[in-house]
Order: sequence, then C-alpha cells, then structure tokens
Amino acid sequence: MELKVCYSAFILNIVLGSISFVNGDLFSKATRTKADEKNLQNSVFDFIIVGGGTAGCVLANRLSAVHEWKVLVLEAGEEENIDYDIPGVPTKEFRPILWNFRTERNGFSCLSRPGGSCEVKTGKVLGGSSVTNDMKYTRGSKKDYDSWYDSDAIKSLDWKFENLIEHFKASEDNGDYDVLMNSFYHSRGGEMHVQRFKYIDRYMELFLGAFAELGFRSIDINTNVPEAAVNNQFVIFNNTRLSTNSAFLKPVRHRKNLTVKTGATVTKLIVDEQEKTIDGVIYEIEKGKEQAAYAKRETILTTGAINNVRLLHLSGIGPQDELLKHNITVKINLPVGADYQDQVSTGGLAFSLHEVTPFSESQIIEDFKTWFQNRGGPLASRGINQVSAFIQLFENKNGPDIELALEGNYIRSDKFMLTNVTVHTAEETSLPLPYYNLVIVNPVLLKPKSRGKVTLNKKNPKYGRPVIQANLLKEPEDLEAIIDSVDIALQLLNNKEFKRADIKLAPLDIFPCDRLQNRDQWNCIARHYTKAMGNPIGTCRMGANKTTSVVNYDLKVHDVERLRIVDASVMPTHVRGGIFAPTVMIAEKATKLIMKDWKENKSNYFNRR
Ligand SMILES: Cc1cc2nc3c(=O)[nH]c(=O)nc-3n(C[C@H](O)[C@H](O)[C@H](O)COP(=O)(O)OP(=O)(O)OC[C@H]3O[C@@H](n4cnc5c(N)ncnc54)[C@H](O)[C@@H]3O)c2cc1C
Ligand SMILES: *[C@@H]1O[C@H](CO)[C@@H](O)[C@H](O)[C@H]1NC(C)=O
Ligand SMILES: *[C@@H]1O[C@H](CO)[C@@H](O)[C@H](O)[C@H]1NC(C)=O
Ligand SMILES: *[C@@H]1O[C@H](CO)[C@@H](O)[C@H](O)[C@H]1NC(C)=O
Ligand SMILES: *[C@@H]1O[C@H](CO)[C@@H](O)[C@H](O)[C@H]1NC(C)=O
Ligand SMILES: *[C@@H]1O[C@H](CO)[C@@H](O)[C@H](O)[C@H]1NC(C)=O
Ligand SMILES: CC(=O)N[C@H]1CO[C@H](CO)[C@@H](O)[C@@H]1O
Repeated sequence: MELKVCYSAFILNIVLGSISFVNGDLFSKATRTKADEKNLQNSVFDFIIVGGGTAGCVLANRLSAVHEWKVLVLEAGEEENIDYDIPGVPTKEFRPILWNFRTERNGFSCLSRPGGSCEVKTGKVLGGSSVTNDMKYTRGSKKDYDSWYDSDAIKSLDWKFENLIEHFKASEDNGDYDVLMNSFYHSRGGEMHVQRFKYIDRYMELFLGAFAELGFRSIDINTNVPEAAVNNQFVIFNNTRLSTNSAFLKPVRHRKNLTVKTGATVTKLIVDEQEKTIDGVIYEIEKGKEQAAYAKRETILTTGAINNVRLLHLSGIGPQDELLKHNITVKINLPVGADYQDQVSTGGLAFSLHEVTPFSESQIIEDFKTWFQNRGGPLASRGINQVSAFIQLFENKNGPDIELALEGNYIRSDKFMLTNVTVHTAEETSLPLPYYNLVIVNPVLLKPKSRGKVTLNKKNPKYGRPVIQANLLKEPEDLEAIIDSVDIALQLLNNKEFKRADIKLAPLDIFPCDRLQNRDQWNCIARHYTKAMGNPIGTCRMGANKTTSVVNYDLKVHDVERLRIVDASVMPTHVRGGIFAPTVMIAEKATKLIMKDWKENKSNYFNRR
C-alpha cells in the first residue's frame, strides 16, 4: 500500500534521528483535473493570484466561487504532503519546503547563530507558511488594529477591530464549546476548524498550574484579555494540520474556472507604463523559461513580506534609489521593502525535566501507526508546545507584550548530563514533539519596535535571496522587554510542584555569556542566541501617505491600477499574537473589497474599459 510505504519510511527517518521527508506526493495526482490542463493553454484570466500561500488559498476559494470569474493561482512551491500534517512532527524540520532566507549579519543580534545571522522561515509550498507554521490560532488585541487608524483617511476606519471581527468569524469553525459560547468573538461553520488538542500530559498540567500560581488565568486569549496562560487553540481538523490549502483550496480544486499551477515562480509583473496599470505576470516553471499570463481584472500579490519586495522591485515598483542601484527603470516610486518588522525571541532559556528513561523507539513507531490509523495517540498533539503564557509587562492595557512559548525537545544523553549541551544542540530536534525531557522557554516579543528593510540580492537580484536587514533587537526597549520576561519565566522554578518534580534550569553552554551575571548575562544571551520568529510584516504596509506606505486601505497599490497586495506584508505594525489568523482575516476582508469593486460596481468598471 502506497500510504504504508510512505509513512514507514518517514518513521524510520525520525527514529534514526535525522528527520527527512519522503516525497510521497499523495494529493497532486488526485487533485489535478483535466480542466486544469486545458486551461493552462489559455493565458487570460480575470484574476491572477501570485502565491498560493496562507492568504492566496483563501482568495482562490472566494474569487473562484464567482462563476463568471476565471482565476489563476501561481505558486512557486509544490503540492502539500501528508507528512507535514502530523501535529507531533516539529515544524523546524520542514527545511525542504522553506525559502531558506536569513537576516544580514549586523554585529548586535544573532551573533552566535551560523554566520552571525538568523534564519527566517517561510513556507515554499501550496499553503505557504500555513503548512510550516505552528498552527496556533491567535488574533492579537483590539488596540493593535485600532492603532492602524489614520485620522486623515476615512477608509482606515474599516480596519478598526470592531469592523474586523466579522472577517475573522467568516472563516472560523470553532470546535471548543467554552470558547464558542462567546459569540461576539467566535463562530462556527467556516472553512477553518479551530480547536484545542485533547491530549494533555503531566508536564503541561504542571506548567499551567505553575503559571496559574503566578496569577495567569486560563482564559481565551482572543477576547482582548491582557494576560493569560493557556492550552492554545490550533487550526486543525481531526487532529491533522489544516493549512489554508487543505481548508480552502483542496475542496474547490475541481472548479472549472480555477487553475492552480505549482512550481511556478512569478518573476515580474507586466506593467503598462502609459496607462499605469498591471496587465499580468511573467512566470517561470523552468528557470529562465518565461511564460506570460494576463489578468483582465486584477493581479493580486500574496507572496509574503519578503518575496513581495523582490517581485515588486524587479518590476520597477519600489524606492527609486534602490532600483537605480540595479539599473532597474523606476516605474512607480514607492517605499516597498521599508518598515520590515519581525517578532523576535532568544534561545538559552530551558528547563530540564527529571526523566531518565528514554522513550522507546518501538513505542514511537506504534504511535505513528496509531495516528495514521485513527488520528489518535500522542502524535495527535504538540506536547508542551500547546502551552503559552501571554504576559503584559507594561500596565498600558494594550494587551500582552510577550508570549512565553514553550517548546519540548529530547536530549539524547545516557546520563542526561546537560552540563555542556550547547544552545544549538538543545534546539536541534531528535524526537517528535510529545517525547521531551527538556522544555525550552521562548520569550517572544510580540510587538517589536525595531525596524528593518528588505532589498534585492546584490549579485543575483532575480534568483538570489533578498537582503533582509532585520535589525532585530536594535531598539533597546525590545531587548529590555525580553529580559524582563525571562525574570518572570524563572519564577516558575520556585513553584512547589516544580521542585517536587525536580524541574531545574537547564545548565546550557551559553558561551560567551557564561562569565556574566543577571541582566548583563541575559542581555548577552539574547544578542548571541537571537531567534527571528519568521512572522515578517510591514514591507508593503497600508496607509494613505505614498511616502510611507505601499497600498491604500483598499489594499490597492498606490499610483497603479489593477494591482492589490493581500497578505501579512500590508500590516503596518504587529498584532500581539501570531499572524496566521490575522492573515486569513486580511484575505477575507480583501474578498469583500474586491467583490464590492467588481460586483456591486460592475457597470462602472465595464464602462471604463
Ligand atoms: C516557524 C513558524 C511558525 C509559525 N507559527 C505560527 C503560529 O503558530 N501562529 C500564527 O499565527 N502564526 C505563525 N507563524 C506566522 C504565519 O504562519 C505566517 O506569517 C503567515 O502564514 C504568512 O502568510 P502570508 O500569506 O503572508 O505568506 P505565506 O503563507 O508565506 O505565502 C506566500 C506564498 O507565496 C509563494 N511565493 C513566494 N514568492 C513567489 C513567487 N515569486 N511566485 C510564486 N509564488 C511565490 C510562497 O511559496 C508561499 O506559498 C509562524 C511562522 C513561522 C516561520
Ligand atoms: C548599471 O549600468 C552602468 C552603466 O551602464 C554599469 O556601469 C553598471 O555596472 C550597471 N550596474 C549594474 C548593477 O548592473
Ligand atoms: C479522522 O481520520 C481518521 C483516519 O483517516 C478517519 O478514520 C476518521 O473518519 C476521521 N474523522 C473525521 C471526523 O473526519
Ligand atoms: C562535553 O564534554 C565532554 C567531556 O569533557 C567533551 O568530550 C565534549 O567535547 C563536550 N562537548 C561539547 C559539545 O562541548
Ligand atoms: C507623508 O509623510 C511624509 C514623511 O513622513 C511627510 O513629510 C509628508 O508631509 C506626508 N504627506 C502627507 C500628505 O501627509
Ligand atoms: C461604487 O460606485 C459608487 C457610485 O459610482 C461609488 O459611490 C462607490 O464609491 C463605488 N464603490 C467602490 C468600492 O468603488
Ligand atoms: C470565465 C469562464 O471560463 N467561465 C466558465 C466557468 O465555468 C462555467 C461552468 O462551470 C462555464 O459555463 C463558464 O463559461
């Protein structure tokens, strides 16, 4: 049986200690229809969606629901694979479907990471980062959205939180009744199933109990509460990852008016300079072999905060000084790539659990079989990764400043002597998430002040990886907040139950910070073992002012017709949580804007062309 071969090879890889993925492309054959092949010959569409990622798949579903609209999705990555759907498999092992981006070396953060730079993980696969993320369902706080309001732009009122709840609810299918009871915030019936994992082990209970003792309530974080310690809700269905590809795209792949091309990298927009309109795109399935596709109505960019910059700059849309460095003719001068922001954390803080007996490999194999057979067992869980504490450091009632995000790992060591385990070894995965004897505490700064920028690769602008000057921890407040939250995390160790269970601070090798004390030491650790969270935003931020923003509040690119940007890159500042749910919300909101322009005002538009 094909399925059996697929997962047993996978399990062997895991048990042997180095996870690598088989290319068991289970879905592509089944979902590619004859109609797709036929449509490929035809290069004219109503809408072209560039990027089949988190937002792209949502848009593809919504726009192709209109019978008279022909929709093309171009995705650089390949079809999604079931191996990525097992909740217990850690996402940090998903290298084969990542873009392999890194921040530039800067001399003040990521110092002890390879090359003095941090990895920025974003997905290159149908479903995008919703296939490679941790699946946590968080929306951020009301004030985060309300701060996007600009008194000079009446349209920005649309983005106040109270006006966005309906767009969150549009795709939500919440499966936890206690959460669902709050019908102001939550609903069911949408494509995106949201639920807590049922599996809870002893240490999850211990950690939740210890946070409770510090005063953190277990309360739905998506109801504008400033603090909470929770067993998170995840975007899953039947204990299986539910990417936006699975939730929104797969169910409609049969639609005759929808064409999805994978392995198709868009390299340029077709700009009509006289008319200042976008006519379509140039894409490549084989490197160097250009093909064109045309959009009668709109081209919609959804390639994320880093790739959008490359594509726009290569198309002559970007800051004049940057484009001129590459001899690219400036067609529209806009600050594309400015205002890059990413959430940031640090390694080095971990608690060791007093578990001497190693997990049995044959048991883990059995657990994989169980998951494949009935979606049960420990692999239908993310272990201690399910638990987060959202902490407010400043009494400003805006919402949490830090998420203490827990991460389990297993350290192979006969005697479990952690004395010289490096931070990097502690972070390298050896077993699936539910089998852990080390709990890494990631203090994630949710709303960083530091700003960076993205520009084209100097030697190879078209195919080379973009230059990401992330400037992580550049602003002193960012570092201060992280260190403050480490103090709170360390208080957990005073908990009675922790002491009884012999949970201790793991004595990681934190060279070169080992000689320092207290705050100086954490200051050093954070600068050396910085983590970029891979939640980048801001590079195509929305706003009314063309010198400081790229799209308007209708998500239309300034000074050009028929081009919209619909993904995380339009967010002007972070919301206090992950950006998966907010990105899906942005796609739902964009759908309404597009419908309004092309359905309600149909006659206007048809008269104009
Ligand atoms: C490790 C990790 C864990 C995370 N966990 C969480 C979490 O638990 N909760 C949460 O809320 N957020 C999380 N996030 C963040 C969140 O998932 C992403 O930020 C969000 O999904 C981004 O969506 P997007 O649509 O902007 O981009 P993406 O989903 O990345 O989509 C962009 C798509 O465009 C494609 N593409 C790019 N360039 C081209 C091109 N030139 N031509 C064609 N296609 C192209 C890409 O391959 C990709 O499929 C996590 C992020 C990381 C890195
Ligand atoms: C830009 O053009 C100038 C003059 O033609 C040339 O000297 C220079 O090398 C070019 N720069 C790049 C980055 O191609
Ligand atoms: C969950 O998945 C299992 C295994 O594929 C299947 O047998 C079961 O019917 C699924 N349950 C639901 C509710 O889809
Ligand atoms: C750990 O200590 C042992 C014994 O002193 C040594 O052989 C080994 O190289 C050390 N490992 C690391 C990663 O420092
Ligand atoms: C736009 O922003 C720039 C830079 O902040 C500022 O100088 C300019 O006055 C702003 N323009 C408008 C119309 O507000
Ligand atoms: C639709 O057309 C009406 C009347 O011309 C106009 O007032 C309105 O702003 C248009 N809406 C959009 C979204 O363009
Ligand atoms: C624009 C376009 O191709 N429309 C087609 C959509 O699909 C229906 C049938 O499913 C056709 O009748 C339309 O011509």
